[in-house]
Amino acid sequence: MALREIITVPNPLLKQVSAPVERVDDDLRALMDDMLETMYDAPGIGLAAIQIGVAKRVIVMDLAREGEEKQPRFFVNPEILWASDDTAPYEEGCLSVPEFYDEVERPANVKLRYLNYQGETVEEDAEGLYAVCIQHEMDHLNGVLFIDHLSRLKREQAVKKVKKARAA
Ligand code: QAP
Ligand code: CO
Repeated sequence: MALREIITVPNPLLKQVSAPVERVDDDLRALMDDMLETMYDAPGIGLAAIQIGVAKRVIVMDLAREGEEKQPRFFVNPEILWASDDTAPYEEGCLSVPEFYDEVERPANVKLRYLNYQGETVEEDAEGLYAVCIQHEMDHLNGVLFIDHLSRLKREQAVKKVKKARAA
């Protein structure tokens, strides 16, 4: 396992649409292991492969709270099969937009399908933080950041803040 560098805005890679994975093999599992280690190190609760510069449709997540047993989850080629009409706001952040947080409104419940670490097809309902996180991470697979859901002014403020912190 290895730590990878997390890229931040305005790196143009973050706008790239990631490609579907052809098969879940040991090479892909090695990538997922690196992603999980990188996410835990940050620390964060979700990470998409493009955030370490790899344009594949792969996500890792762990929503366990501090002190709880780890609950790593792996998503390959995830799809949203259904999204509720009712929405809920959540104060989001992103490892690629460090130190910036704002509220985003998304469907409160989604039904999803994906391949897991073993390459098995899984269908699942998500609600609460799980629903927020999977939608946030799936946006990354399509080159969309949570700040793209905000006003242009707020988005520009976010990028400015990250650039400034980086220069300091
Ligand atoms: C996406 O985000 C997410 O700015 C995952 O300085 C966020 O792990 C899903 C982080 C909210 C659902 C709700 C952000 C760490 C981590 C920062 C993260 C930072 C350090 C963000
Ligand atoms: Co993110």
